[in-house]
Amino acid sequence: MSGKIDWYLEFVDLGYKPAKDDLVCLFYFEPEKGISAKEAAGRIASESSTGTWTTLFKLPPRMKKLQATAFEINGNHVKIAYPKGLWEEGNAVQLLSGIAGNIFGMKALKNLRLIDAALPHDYIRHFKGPHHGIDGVRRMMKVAKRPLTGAVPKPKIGFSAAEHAQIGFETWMGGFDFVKDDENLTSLAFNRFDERVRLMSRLRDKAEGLTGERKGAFLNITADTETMKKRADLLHDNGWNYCMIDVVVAGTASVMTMRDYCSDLGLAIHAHRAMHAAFGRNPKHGITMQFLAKIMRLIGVTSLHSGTAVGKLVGSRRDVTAVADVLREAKTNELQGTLLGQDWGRIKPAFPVSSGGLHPGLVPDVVDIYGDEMILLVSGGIHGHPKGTRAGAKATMQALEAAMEGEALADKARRHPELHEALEKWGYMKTK
Ligand code: CAP
Ligand code: MG
Repeated sequence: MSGKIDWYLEFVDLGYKPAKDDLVCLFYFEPEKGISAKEAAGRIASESSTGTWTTLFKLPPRMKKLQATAFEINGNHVKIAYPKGLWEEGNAVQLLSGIAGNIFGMKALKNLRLIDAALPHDYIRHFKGPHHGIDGVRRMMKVAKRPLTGAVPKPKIGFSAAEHAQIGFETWMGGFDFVKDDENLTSLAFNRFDERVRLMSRLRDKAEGLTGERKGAFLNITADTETMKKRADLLHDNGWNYCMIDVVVAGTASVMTMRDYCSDLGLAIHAHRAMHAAFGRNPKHGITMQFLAKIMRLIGVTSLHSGTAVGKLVGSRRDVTAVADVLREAKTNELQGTLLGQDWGRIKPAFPVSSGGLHPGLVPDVVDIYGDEMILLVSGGIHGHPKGTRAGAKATMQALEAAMEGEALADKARRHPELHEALEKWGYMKTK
């Protein structure tokens, strides 16, 4: 063999200062044996931008300007800058094909994790973000300050539309704002979407009449995009202002289409993240939840599941806080090895959603982590209340009130039998 085989090191320049409109990514990486950190960094930059595995016979001069540059290597972390010309305006799917694509399969790397991407103003300005945002939802639901609350009928799936709507009614009557479909409930033989919408609409009107409060729902429209459009139409025609999509399994392309479609109908999108843990759970490989949250806010969901830290599903307090910051803040500062600085410009904030294994005894912990600006979903933890769903929802609202006022749950429970019974059953246990 003669001549140079590859040109990976041309994608590394430790003296490079990113331009204002460069998109910068932070990766965790572990090279395979025999590969230096510098070569590994060059390979990541190359495969995610303009490179290939070998030197080429001819390169038009433009290529140099389009290639990515690994400019900071710090132990197992590398920062890579991408020139703006690499990315199509307003196409988040194309961005993922680059910075979250082939690179995860490279043999030269043992592990690779996309931690965060700092999106420059010039990139963000081609996206609309959430249609409603946090303030829009608060206005819509007429709830000014406290966390919004919701529950999924449990067991997850199997109720008829009529049973489902009745449980929803009990949930609303207990003081909750939203009734949510589970991620695997769409339109099934025993519970068709149309029928569920019809019955839920009737009972929503009844609950609103009886309570004088606004009542909403996250009805799951997940399907192929054309079917989702029809389901969104039906929600709009029945006076709903929210829909739900399983955004990871549905895919960014369909979420982008649905964002536009739903905003024409005045519908906010509630995003369930089922499947995220397949690529987010391993701390050394895959894609972080906070990066997923960033993409979802960018393409316009209004609320996104973000974990509990104390409930049944994975996610530490630090993870959960990072995701909440990405969704809610107008600007985030760099946090060494964890987050990159981000200025969201005119993109609205989205609600983080705390869900999974919660019950009234855990509400103060969740409020301590998230503060008021969240949607709190307590499902098994209301339907499993010894006096049933309505009492469970009441107990949760009492726990929320106590947490916001800084009162101990045990004290509050002395005056509120629903909370008292919830604490008798579950205490303050952290679920698994
Ligand atoms: C919660 C939930 C949600 C999870 C998803 C469930 O129910 O509806 O799907 O919260 O996880 O089916 O488990 P429970 P995450 O309150 O009864 O646990 O929110 O972390 O994405
Ligand atoms: Mg669920």
